Amino acid sequence: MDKIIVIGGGGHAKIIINLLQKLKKYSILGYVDRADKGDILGVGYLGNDDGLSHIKSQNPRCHAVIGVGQVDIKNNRREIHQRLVRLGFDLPTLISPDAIVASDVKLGQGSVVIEGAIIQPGTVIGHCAIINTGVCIDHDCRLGDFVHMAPGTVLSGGVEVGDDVMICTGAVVIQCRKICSQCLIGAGATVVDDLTQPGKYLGTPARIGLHEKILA
Ligand code: JB3
Repeated sequence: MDKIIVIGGGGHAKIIINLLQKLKKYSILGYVDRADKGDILGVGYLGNDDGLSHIKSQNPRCHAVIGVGQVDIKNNRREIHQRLVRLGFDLPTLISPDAIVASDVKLGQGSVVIEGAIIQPGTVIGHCAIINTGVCIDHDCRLGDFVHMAPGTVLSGGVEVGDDVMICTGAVVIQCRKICSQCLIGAGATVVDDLTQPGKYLGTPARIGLHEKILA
């Protein structure tokens, strides 16, 4: 069984470790974080990122998964991805056995699909996406890279989402709408228009947010 390490030791990492343990496809070597967060579902701490090259040299076929989540447009997931690719780690696509994903759905490397998510036929998703708990993505959607669909979010058919978009808990997007890169859709918002300007959108109908603090 190939080995895998988890980058990050917080709440999202716990979700990823749980998914990996269900998949039974990889042996989890441990997690890497800036500090020891103790045992996570029986998985131990391996040290910080400075030790990644040593881990790779000792385990040439070891894979990696980004276990650091995303709650805003600004986050360090891209940096982590570049670091891992530079070191030669492969980032597999991980789909929970308790998710429902149509057979023709395309997912980029490093993307993860968590329990209860449903992804319908014709949908294409870029790399390092988080399709979180209970998300519904309907037919023929197009999602870019580093998109986070937070728990309970819904995309109707034919929705297009650019890179680095954060769709916060419970937000919904009606059919065929386009959301440009670098948008954050606030928790519970309803997108009924095309969003062509990067920014934070709140409310129903979703409008550019005047205040900075958004509940993810
Ligand atoms: O809302 C849901 C369902 N999940 C949220 C998720 C998407 O984002 C969750 O509730 C949190 O809001 C967030 O999860 P995350 O990223 O696990 O948050 P936190 O508990 O703060 O843990 C992040 C961990 O990643 C911390 O322990 C950081 O030290 C670590 N970290 C951050 N940057 C890093 C790096 N670890 C490594 N190895 N390398 C990094 O560059």
